[in-house]
Amino acid sequence: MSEKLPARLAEHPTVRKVRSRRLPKPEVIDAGWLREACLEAGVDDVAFASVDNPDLASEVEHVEAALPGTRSYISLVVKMNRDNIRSTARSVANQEFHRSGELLNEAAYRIVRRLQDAGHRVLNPSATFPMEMDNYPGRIWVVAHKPVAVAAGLGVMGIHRNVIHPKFGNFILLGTILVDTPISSYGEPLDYSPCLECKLCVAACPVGAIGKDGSFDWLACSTHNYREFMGGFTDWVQTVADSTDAADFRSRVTDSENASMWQSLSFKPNYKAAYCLAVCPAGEDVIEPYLDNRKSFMDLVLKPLQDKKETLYVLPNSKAKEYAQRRYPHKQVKVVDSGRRD
Ligand code: B12
Ligand code: SF4
Repeated sequence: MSEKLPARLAEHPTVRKVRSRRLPKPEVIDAGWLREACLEAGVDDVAFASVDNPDLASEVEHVEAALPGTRSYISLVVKMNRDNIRSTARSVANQEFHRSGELLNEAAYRIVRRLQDAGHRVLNPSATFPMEMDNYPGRIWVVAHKPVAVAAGLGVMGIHRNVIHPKFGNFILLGTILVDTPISSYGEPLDYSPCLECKLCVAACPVGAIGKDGSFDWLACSTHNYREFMGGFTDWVQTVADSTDAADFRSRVTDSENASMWQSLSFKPNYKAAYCLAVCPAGEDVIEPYLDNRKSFMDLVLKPLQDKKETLYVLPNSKAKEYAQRRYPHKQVKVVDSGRRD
Protein backbone atom coordinates (compact mmCIF):
# COMPACT_ATOMS: atom_id res chain seq x y z
CA MET A 1 0.00 0.00 0.00
CA SER A 2 1.59 3.32 -1.09
CA GLU A 3 1.84 6.19 1.39
CA LYS A 4 -0.29 9.35 0.95
CA LEU A 5 1.68 11.92 -1.01
CA PRO A 6 1.80 15.73 -0.65
CA ALA A 7 -0.53 17.27 -3.26
CA ARG A 8 2.28 18.77 -5.37
CA LEU A 9 3.97 15.38 -5.75
CA ALA A 10 0.69 13.51 -6.29
CA GLU A 11 -0.20 15.85 -9.17
CA HIS A 12 3.15 15.47 -10.93
CA PRO A 13 2.69 13.96 -14.45
CA THR A 14 5.13 11.09 -13.76
CA VAL A 15 3.36 10.19 -10.53
CA ARG A 16 -0.09 10.35 -12.14
CA LYS A 17 1.04 8.12 -15.01
CA VAL A 18 2.67 5.54 -12.73
CA ARG A 19 -0.25 5.45 -10.30
CA SER A 20 -2.77 4.97 -13.13
CA ARG A 21 -0.68 2.04 -14.43
CA ARG A 22 -0.57 0.16 -11.12
CA LEU A 23 1.21 -3.02 -12.16
CA PRO A 24 1.54 -5.12 -9.02
CA LYS A 25 4.95 -6.77 -8.64
CA PRO A 26 4.50 -10.59 -8.68
CA GLU A 27 4.98 -11.92 -5.13
CA VAL A 28 6.53 -15.15 -6.36
CA ILE A 29 8.36 -15.74 -9.63
CA ASP A 30 7.16 -18.83 -11.47
CA ALA A 31 10.14 -21.21 -11.78
CA GLY A 32 9.01 -22.66 -15.15
CA TRP A 33 8.60 -19.21 -16.71
CA LEU A 34 11.94 -18.06 -15.32
CA ARG A 35 13.79 -21.14 -16.58
CA GLU A 36 12.46 -20.57 -20.12
CA ALA A 37 13.37 -16.87 -19.93
CA CYS A 38 16.95 -17.74 -18.92
CA LEU A 39 17.39 -20.37 -21.65
CA GLU A 40 15.99 -17.91 -24.20
CA ALA A 41 18.53 -15.33 -22.97
CA GLY A 42 21.34 -17.71 -23.97
CA VAL A 43 22.42 -19.84 -21.00
CA ASP A 44 22.77 -23.62 -21.33
CA ASP A 45 21.36 -24.52 -17.92
CA VAL A 46 19.85 -22.75 -14.93
CA ALA A 47 18.54 -23.57 -11.45
CA PHE A 48 17.45 -21.63 -8.38
CA ALA A 49 18.39 -21.50 -4.70
CA SER A 50 16.84 -19.67 -1.75
CA VAL A 51 18.84 -17.13 0.22
CA ASP A 52 17.65 -19.07 3.30
CA ASN A 53 19.40 -22.27 2.14
CA PRO A 54 21.66 -23.19 5.10
CA ASP A 55 24.40 -24.39 2.70
CA LEU A 56 24.71 -20.80 1.50
CA ALA A 57 24.75 -19.09 4.90
CA SER A 58 28.25 -17.70 4.30
CA GLU A 59 27.05 -15.80 1.23
CA VAL A 60 24.22 -13.92 2.98
CA GLU A 61 26.17 -10.92 4.31
CA HIS A 62 27.80 -10.42 0.91
CA VAL A 63 24.66 -10.61 -1.20
CA GLU A 64 22.75 -8.53 1.35
CA ALA A 65 25.39 -5.81 0.87
CA ALA A 66 25.14 -6.06 -2.93
CA LEU A 67 21.33 -6.18 -3.14
CA PRO A 68 19.63 -5.54 0.21
CA GLY A 69 16.59 -7.79 0.49
CA THR A 70 17.89 -10.57 -1.79
CA ARG A 71 15.50 -13.56 -1.58
CA SER A 72 16.72 -15.88 -4.34
CA TYR A 73 19.74 -16.87 -6.40
CA ILE A 74 19.44 -17.65 -10.10
CA SER A 75 22.41 -19.87 -10.93
CA LEU A 76 23.51 -19.82 -14.58
CA VAL A 77 25.66 -22.21 -16.61
CA VAL A 78 27.26 -21.52 -19.99
CA LYS A 79 29.09 -24.33 -21.80
CA MET A 80 32.60 -23.85 -23.14
CA ASN A 81 33.94 -25.46 -26.32
CA ARG A 82 36.04 -28.36 -25.10
CA ASP A 83 38.85 -28.60 -27.63
CA ASN A 84 39.54 -24.88 -27.32
CA ILE A 85 40.09 -25.31 -23.58
CA ARG A 86 42.28 -28.38 -24.21
CA SER A 87 44.53 -26.68 -26.75
CA THR A 88 48.21 -26.22 -25.89
CA ALA A 89 47.91 -22.78 -27.57
CA ARG A 90 47.07 -20.51 -24.64
CA SER A 91 45.59 -17.88 -26.95
CA VAL A 92 42.95 -20.41 -28.07
CA ALA A 93 42.00 -21.49 -24.53
CA ASN A 94 42.01 -17.93 -23.20
CA GLN A 95 39.81 -16.67 -26.02
CA GLU A 96 37.33 -19.44 -25.09
CA PHE A 97 37.32 -18.48 -21.40
CA HIS A 98 36.83 -14.80 -22.16
CA ARG A 99 34.19 -15.30 -24.88
CA SER A 100 32.18 -17.67 -22.68
CA GLY A 101 32.36 -15.15 -19.84
CA GLU A 102 31.06 -12.43 -22.16
CA LEU A 103 28.17 -14.64 -23.33
CA LEU A 104 27.31 -15.39 -19.72
CA ASN A 105 27.33 -11.71 -18.74
CA GLU A 106 25.26 -10.81 -21.81
CA ALA A 107 22.67 -13.49 -20.98
CA ALA A 108 22.58 -12.34 -17.33
CA TYR A 109 22.11 -8.75 -18.50
CA ARG A 110 19.08 -9.77 -20.60
CA ILE A 111 17.54 -11.78 -17.74
CA VAL A 112 18.03 -8.89 -15.31
CA ARG A 113 16.39 -6.49 -17.78
CA ARG A 114 13.38 -8.80 -18.10
CA LEU A 115 12.95 -9.22 -14.34
CA GLN A 116 13.44 -5.50 -13.74
CA ASP A 117 10.73 -4.73 -16.31
CA ALA A 118 8.44 -7.15 -14.44
CA GLY A 119 8.90 -5.04 -11.29
CA HIS A 120 11.67 -6.87 -9.37
CA ARG A 121 14.85 -5.55 -7.79
CA VAL A 122 17.54 -7.67 -9.38
CA LEU A 123 21.24 -7.53 -10.25
CA ASN A 124 23.96 -9.63 -11.81
CA PRO A 125 27.42 -9.55 -10.24
CA SER A 126 30.14 -10.05 -12.84
CA ALA A 127 30.55 -13.71 -13.79
CA THR A 128 34.36 -13.41 -13.72
CA PHE A 129 36.36 -10.16 -13.68
CA PRO A 130 35.93 -7.28 -12.88
CA MET A 131 35.84 -7.94 -9.13
CA GLU A 132 35.98 -5.73 -6.00
CA MET A 133 39.67 -4.77 -5.86
CA ASP A 134 39.02 -2.46 -2.87
CA ASN A 135 38.91 -5.69 -0.86
CA TYR A 136 42.08 -7.20 -2.37
CA PRO A 137 43.84 -9.32 -1.14
CA GLY A 138 40.71 -10.44 0.72
CA ARG A 139 37.44 -11.63 -0.80
CA ILE A 140 37.13 -9.74 -4.07
CA TRP A 141 34.11 -11.62 -5.45
CA VAL A 142 30.56 -10.36 -4.76
CA VAL A 143 29.01 -13.83 -4.76
CA ALA A 144 30.66 -17.27 -4.85
CA HIS A 145 29.11 -18.95 -7.89
CA LYS A 146 30.29 -22.50 -7.09
CA PRO A 147 28.40 -23.12 -3.82
CA VAL A 148 25.27 -21.53 -5.30
CA ALA A 149 25.43 -23.83 -8.35
CA VAL A 150 25.99 -26.86 -6.09
CA ALA A 151 23.08 -25.95 -3.79
CA ALA A 152 20.82 -25.38 -6.81
CA GLY A 153 21.69 -28.87 -8.16
CA LEU A 154 23.67 -27.86 -11.25
CA GLY A 155 26.69 -29.98 -10.39
CA VAL A 156 29.17 -31.01 -7.71
CA MET A 157 32.76 -29.87 -7.11
CA GLY A 158 35.28 -32.44 -8.33
CA ILE A 159 38.68 -33.22 -6.84
CA HIS A 160 39.99 -30.14 -8.66
CA ARG A 161 37.37 -27.97 -6.87
CA ASN A 162 35.61 -26.91 -10.05
CA VAL A 163 31.92 -27.67 -10.44
CA ILE A 164 31.24 -30.61 -12.74
CA HIS A 165 27.87 -30.47 -14.48
CA PRO A 166 26.35 -33.95 -14.95
CA LYS A 167 26.06 -33.47 -18.74
CA PHE A 168 28.57 -30.78 -19.77
CA GLY A 169 31.29 -31.85 -17.33
CA ASN A 170 33.57 -29.11 -16.06
CA PHE A 171 33.54 -27.26 -19.40
CA ILE A 172 31.29 -24.58 -18.01
CA LEU A 173 31.42 -21.11 -16.54
CA LEU A 174 29.02 -20.07 -13.79
CA GLY A 175 27.13 -16.90 -13.02
CA THR A 176 24.62 -15.84 -10.35
CA ILE A 177 21.77 -13.33 -10.42
CA LEU A 178 20.36 -11.92 -7.16
CA VAL A 179 16.65 -11.11 -7.00
CA ASP A 180 14.45 -9.70 -4.23
CA THR A 181 11.57 -12.18 -4.77
CA PRO A 182 11.01 -15.84 -3.85
CA ILE A 183 10.88 -18.34 -6.75
CA SER A 184 8.12 -20.98 -6.83
CA SER A 185 10.55 -23.92 -6.64
CA TYR A 186 14.22 -24.30 -5.76
CA GLY A 187 16.72 -26.95 -6.87
CA GLU A 188 18.13 -29.79 -4.76
CA PRO A 189 21.80 -30.84 -4.71
CA LEU A 190 22.63 -33.83 -6.96
CA ASP A 191 22.60 -37.19 -5.17
CA TYR A 192 25.97 -38.24 -6.73
CA SER A 193 29.19 -36.57 -7.81
CA PRO A 194 29.97 -36.63 -11.53
CA CYS A 195 33.70 -36.67 -10.56
CA LEU A 196 35.18 -40.07 -11.50
CA GLU A 197 38.17 -39.68 -9.16
CA CYS A 198 40.43 -40.56 -12.11
CA LYS A 199 42.92 -37.91 -10.84
CA LEU A 200 43.89 -36.74 -14.33
CA CYS A 201 43.54 -33.20 -12.96
CA VAL A 202 46.17 -34.03 -10.31
CA ALA A 203 48.51 -35.29 -13.04
CA ALA A 204 47.85 -32.29 -15.29
CA CYS A 205 48.45 -29.40 -12.90
CA PRO A 206 52.03 -28.27 -13.66
CA VAL A 207 52.60 -26.79 -10.19
CA GLY A 208 51.03 -29.60 -8.12
CA ALA A 209 48.21 -27.43 -6.80
CA ILE A 210 45.66 -30.27 -6.66
CA GLY A 211 46.09 -32.98 -4.03
CA LYS A 212 44.85 -36.55 -4.65
CA ASP A 213 42.68 -36.10 -1.56
CA GLY A 214 40.99 -33.01 -3.03
CA SER A 215 43.14 -30.51 -1.12
CA PHE A 216 43.91 -27.39 -3.11
CA ASP A 217 46.97 -25.12 -2.92
CA TRP A 218 45.31 -21.95 -4.23
CA LEU A 219 48.51 -19.90 -3.81
CA ALA A 220 50.47 -22.27 -6.07
CA CYS A 221 47.64 -22.08 -8.61
CA SER A 222 47.35 -18.32 -8.51
CA THR A 223 51.14 -17.74 -8.60
CA HIS A 224 51.42 -19.64 -11.89
CA ASN A 225 48.03 -19.48 -13.58
CA TYR A 226 47.42 -15.85 -12.57
CA ARG A 227 50.94 -14.62 -13.36
CA GLU A 228 49.47 -11.77 -15.42
CA PHE A 229 46.68 -10.90 -12.97
CA MET A 230 46.78 -9.01 -9.65
CA GLY A 231 49.81 -10.48 -7.76
CA GLY A 232 51.90 -11.40 -10.80
CA PHE A 233 51.32 -7.99 -12.34
CA THR A 234 52.47 -6.33 -9.09
CA ASP A 235 55.61 -8.49 -9.12
CA TRP A 236 56.28 -7.46 -12.75
CA VAL A 237 55.97 -3.78 -11.74
CA GLN A 238 58.26 -4.39 -8.75
CA THR A 239 60.83 -5.84 -11.14
CA VAL A 240 60.61 -2.70 -13.30
CA ALA A 241 61.10 -0.56 -10.17
CA ASP A 242 64.02 -2.65 -8.88
CA SER A 243 65.92 -2.72 -12.19
CA THR A 244 68.90 -0.41 -12.47
CA ASP A 245 68.52 0.14 -16.23
CA ALA A 246 66.93 -1.31 -19.36
CA ALA A 247 69.61 -3.97 -19.77
CA ASP A 248 69.14 -5.08 -16.15
CA PHE A 249 65.34 -5.23 -16.61
CA ARG A 250 65.68 -7.26 -19.80
CA SER A 251 68.02 -9.69 -18.08
CA ARG A 252 65.26 -10.32 -15.51
CA VAL A 253 62.22 -10.48 -17.80
CA THR A 254 62.24 -12.13 -21.21
CA ASP A 255 60.89 -10.45 -24.35
CA SER A 256 58.15 -13.09 -24.48
CA GLU A 257 57.10 -12.37 -20.88
CA ASN A 258 56.90 -8.63 -21.57
CA ALA A 259 54.92 -9.18 -24.77
CA SER A 260 52.58 -11.54 -22.93
CA MET A 261 52.01 -8.95 -20.19
CA TRP A 262 51.27 -6.33 -22.86
CA GLN A 263 48.81 -8.74 -24.48
CA SER A 264 47.10 -9.41 -21.13
CA LEU A 265 46.74 -5.68 -20.47
CA SER A 266 45.40 -5.03 -23.97
CA PHE A 267 43.17 -8.03 -24.70
CA LYS A 268 42.06 -9.47 -21.32
CA PRO A 269 44.42 -11.42 -19.08
CA ASN A 270 46.11 -14.60 -20.10
CA TYR A 271 45.58 -17.67 -17.87
CA LYS A 272 48.76 -19.75 -17.93
CA ALA A 273 47.20 -23.19 -17.43
CA ALA A 274 43.65 -24.35 -16.49
CA TYR A 275 44.97 -27.81 -17.39
CA CYS A 276 42.84 -29.31 -14.58
CA LEU A 277 39.70 -28.39 -16.54
CA ALA A 278 41.20 -29.37 -19.90
CA VAL A 279 41.83 -33.02 -19.00
CA CYS A 280 38.72 -33.80 -16.96
CA PRO A 281 36.72 -36.60 -18.66
CA ALA A 282 33.66 -36.34 -16.39
CA GLY A 283 30.16 -35.58 -17.70
CA GLU A 284 27.80 -37.38 -20.06
CA ASP A 285 28.77 -35.28 -23.11
CA VAL A 286 32.49 -35.63 -22.40
CA ILE A 287 33.18 -39.13 -21.12
CA GLU A 288 32.90 -41.34 -24.22
CA PRO A 289 36.44 -41.05 -25.66
CA TYR A 290 37.78 -41.75 -22.16
CA LEU A 291 35.60 -44.86 -21.81
CA ASP A 292 36.56 -46.07 -25.32
CA ASN A 293 40.28 -46.01 -24.58
CA ARG A 294 41.74 -44.37 -21.50
CA LYS A 295 45.33 -44.56 -22.73
CA SER A 296 44.58 -42.86 -26.05
CA PHE A 297 42.47 -40.22 -24.23
CA MET A 298 45.50 -39.43 -22.07
CA ASP A 299 47.82 -39.35 -25.10
CA LEU A 300 45.44 -36.99 -26.87
CA VAL A 301 44.52 -34.66 -24.03
CA LEU A 302 46.94 -34.94 -21.09
CA LYS A 303 50.31 -35.64 -22.71
CA PRO A 304 50.51 -32.58 -25.00
CA LEU A 305 49.95 -30.32 -21.98
CA GLN A 306 52.55 -32.19 -19.94
CA ASP A 307 55.04 -32.08 -22.84
CA LYS A 308 54.53 -28.41 -23.62
CA LYS A 309 57.68 -26.33 -23.16
CA GLU A 310 56.70 -23.30 -21.10
CA THR A 311 57.68 -21.31 -18.02
CA LEU A 312 56.19 -22.31 -14.65
CA TYR A 313 55.98 -19.61 -11.97
CA VAL A 314 56.54 -20.66 -8.36
CA LEU A 315 57.22 -19.07 -4.99
CA PRO A 316 60.64 -19.49 -3.30
CA ASN A 317 60.95 -22.61 -1.12
CA SER A 318 57.45 -23.74 -2.04
CA LYS A 319 56.13 -27.27 -2.56
CA ALA A 320 55.15 -26.09 -6.03
CA LYS A 321 58.80 -25.29 -6.84
CA GLU A 322 60.02 -28.72 -5.75
CA TYR A 323 57.14 -30.43 -7.61
CA ALA A 324 57.57 -28.48 -10.85
CA GLN A 325 61.35 -29.07 -10.96
CA ARG A 326 60.98 -32.78 -10.24
CA ARG A 327 58.03 -33.55 -12.53
CA TYR A 328 58.76 -31.19 -15.40
CA PRO A 329 62.53 -30.98 -16.01
CA HIS A 330 61.85 -29.86 -19.63
CA LYS A 331 59.85 -26.80 -18.46
CA GLN A 332 61.60 -23.70 -17.20
CA VAL A 333 60.79 -23.07 -13.52
CA LYS A 334 61.01 -19.41 -12.55
CA VAL A 335 60.96 -18.29 -8.90
CA VAL A 336 58.90 -15.14 -8.45
CA ASP A 337 57.34 -13.02 -5.73
CA SER A 338 53.61 -13.39 -5.09
CA GLY A 339 53.13 -9.61 -5.33
CA ARG A 340 51.08 -9.90 -2.12
CA ARG A 341 51.98 -8.36 1.25
CA ASP A 342 50.81 -11.33 3.37
C1 B12 B 1 38.79 -17.09 -6.01
C2 B12 B 1 38.66 -17.82 -7.32
C3 B12 B 1 39.75 -18.52 -7.77
C4 B12 B 1 41.01 -18.69 -6.93
C5 B12 B 1 40.76 -19.76 -5.86
C6 B12 B 1 40.08 -20.99 -6.45
C7 B12 B 1 39.14 -21.67 -5.52
N1 B12 B 1 39.12 -22.99 -5.61
O1 B12 B 1 38.43 -21.03 -4.76
C8 B12 B 1 42.07 -19.07 -8.01
C9 B12 B 1 42.77 -17.81 -8.41
C10 B12 B 1 43.12 -20.06 -7.60
C11 B12 B 1 41.16 -19.58 -9.15
C12 B12 B 1 41.58 -20.39 -10.17
C13 B12 B 1 40.76 -20.88 -11.18
N2 B12 B 1 39.46 -20.55 -11.39
CO1 B12 B 1 38.49 -19.46 -10.25
N3 B12 B 1 37.32 -18.36 -9.23
C14 B12 B 1 37.45 -17.80 -8.07
C15 B12 B 1 36.15 -17.09 -7.67
C16 B12 B 1 36.35 -15.60 -7.83
C17 B12 B 1 35.66 -17.41 -6.26
C18 B12 B 1 35.84 -18.89 -5.90
C19 B12 B 1 35.19 -19.25 -4.62
O2 B12 B 1 33.97 -19.24 -4.55
N4 B12 B 1 35.97 -19.57 -3.59
C20 B12 B 1 35.47 -19.86 -2.25
C21 B12 B 1 35.10 -21.36 -2.10
C22 B12 B 1 33.66 -21.58 -2.57
O3 B12 B 1 35.95 -22.13 -2.89
P1 B12 B 1 36.50 -23.50 -2.39
O4 B12 B 1 37.12 -24.18 -3.60
O5 B12 B 1 35.48 -24.24 -1.64
O6 B12 B 1 37.62 -23.07 -1.33
C23 B12 B 1 38.92 -22.64 -1.69
C24 B12 B 1 39.15 -21.17 -1.69
O7 B12 B 1 38.41 -20.60 -0.62
C25 B12 B 1 40.66 -21.08 -1.52
N5 B12 B 1 41.06 -20.01 -0.63
C26 B12 B 1 41.16 -20.08 0.70
N6 B12 B 1 41.53 -18.89 1.19
C27 B12 B 1 41.68 -18.06 0.12
C28 B12 B 1 42.05 -16.73 0.05
C29 B12 B 1 42.09 -16.10 -1.20
C30 B12 B 1 42.47 -14.67 -1.26
C31 B12 B 1 41.78 -16.83 -2.39
C32 B12 B 1 41.88 -16.20 -3.75
C33 B12 B 1 41.40 -18.17 -2.30
C34 B12 B 1 41.37 -18.76 -1.03
O8 B12 B 1 41.08 -22.32 -0.96
C35 B12 B 1 39.92 -23.09 -0.67
C36 B12 B 1 40.29 -24.55 -0.78
O9 B12 B 1 40.28 -25.03 -2.08
C37 B12 B 1 35.13 -17.68 -8.72
C38 B12 B 1 34.14 -16.65 -9.31
C39 B12 B 1 33.04 -16.37 -8.35
N7 B12 B 1 32.66 -15.15 -8.22
O10 B12 B 1 32.55 -17.28 -7.73
C40 B12 B 1 36.01 -18.24 -9.85
C41 B12 B 1 35.67 -19.62 -10.40
C42 B12 B 1 35.51 -20.57 -9.25
N8 B12 B 1 36.91 -19.99 -11.15
C43 B12 B 1 36.69 -20.62 -12.18
C44 B12 B 1 37.72 -21.08 -13.03
C45 B12 B 1 37.28 -21.59 -14.39
C46 B12 B 1 39.05 -21.05 -12.60
C47 B12 B 1 40.27 -21.55 -13.37
C48 B12 B 1 40.10 -22.74 -14.29
C49 B12 B 1 40.83 -20.31 -14.11
C50 B12 B 1 41.43 -20.49 -15.46
N9 B12 B 1 40.72 -20.13 -16.50
O11 B12 B 1 42.54 -20.93 -15.54
C51 B12 B 1 41.23 -21.88 -12.19
C52 B12 B 1 40.97 -23.29 -11.66
C53 B12 B 1 41.67 -23.57 -10.37
C54 B12 B 1 40.99 -24.61 -9.52
N10 B12 B 1 41.34 -25.88 -9.72
O12 B12 B 1 40.14 -24.27 -8.69
C55 B12 B 1 35.20 -20.87 -12.44
C56 B12 B 1 34.85 -22.32 -12.09
C57 B12 B 1 33.83 -22.92 -13.05
C58 B12 B 1 33.48 -24.30 -12.57
N11 B12 B 1 33.29 -25.22 -13.50
O13 B12 B 1 33.38 -24.54 -11.39
C59 B12 B 1 34.55 -19.78 -11.48
C60 B12 B 1 33.23 -20.17 -10.85
C61 B12 B 1 34.37 -18.53 -12.35
C62 B12 B 1 33.14 -18.60 -13.25
N12 B12 B 1 32.45 -17.51 -13.39
O14 B12 B 1 32.80 -19.61 -13.80
N13 B12 B 1 39.88 -19.14 -8.99
S1 SF4 C 1 39.92 -35.01 -13.80
FE1 SF4 C 1 39.09 -36.89 -12.83
S2 SF4 C 1 39.51 -36.59 -10.60
FE2 SF4 C 1 39.79 -34.56 -11.59
S3 SF4 C 1 37.80 -33.59 -11.31
FE3 SF4 C 1 37.75 -34.57 -13.36
S4 SF4 C 1 36.86 -36.63 -12.96
FE4 SF4 C 1 37.45 -35.79 -10.95
